[in-house]
Parts: sequence; structure tokens; C-alpha cells
Amino acid sequence: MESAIQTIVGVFLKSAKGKESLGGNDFQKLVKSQLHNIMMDTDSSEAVKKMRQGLDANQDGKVNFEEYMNLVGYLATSLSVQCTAAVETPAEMSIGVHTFQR
Ligand SMILES: [Ca+2]
Repeated sequence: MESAIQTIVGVFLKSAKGKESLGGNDFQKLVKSQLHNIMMDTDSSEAVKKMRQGLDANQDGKVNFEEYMNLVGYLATSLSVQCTAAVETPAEMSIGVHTFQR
């Protein structure tokens, strides 16, 4: 669990490249490289852009750490629900990026 937390923080810091927030391109790269097994449509730039807009609580066009953690929390919650729901077939975990669109 400690390594998982370190990974979550490390991925954000590496993607943000010293900035406080992830810009559009930074977020695209993060989602495509880190979340393509857990989420659907991560290869759709338009879908990822809309997901970023859905996460962007303070509407500055970027994803800060708090907004990023909302995504992580949502994914973790979705996984736990799918795990308990799919006892017989612990199959593919795939969460649509459209969930975050508004
Ligand atoms: Ca923001």
C-alpha cells in the first residue's frame, strides 16, 4: 500500500514536471500511459479532454493535485464496487472516461 501511494504521488509529480497542476497535454499523457488498462477510451483525446473538464473543479483548465486525487478516489471506488459485484467473473475493470463529463 505504501508503494501504491508513492506511485500515485510520483506519477502526478512526474507528469506535472515541477508545476502545481497538470496542463491538458500532461493530463492526456498521464491518462494514456497510466490508466489505459483500467479505463476505456483513454486513446480518445476528445474523451480525455472532456474528462479533464469534468475533474476541473476550480475551472482553471488544469488538473491540480486535489482534482487528480478525486479521479484516483473515484477509480478506487469503482474498482471496489466492480470487485464485489463480479465475484464469479473478476473480469476486466473498465471505467468509462465519460463518467467525468458534465
Ligand atoms: Ca483545476
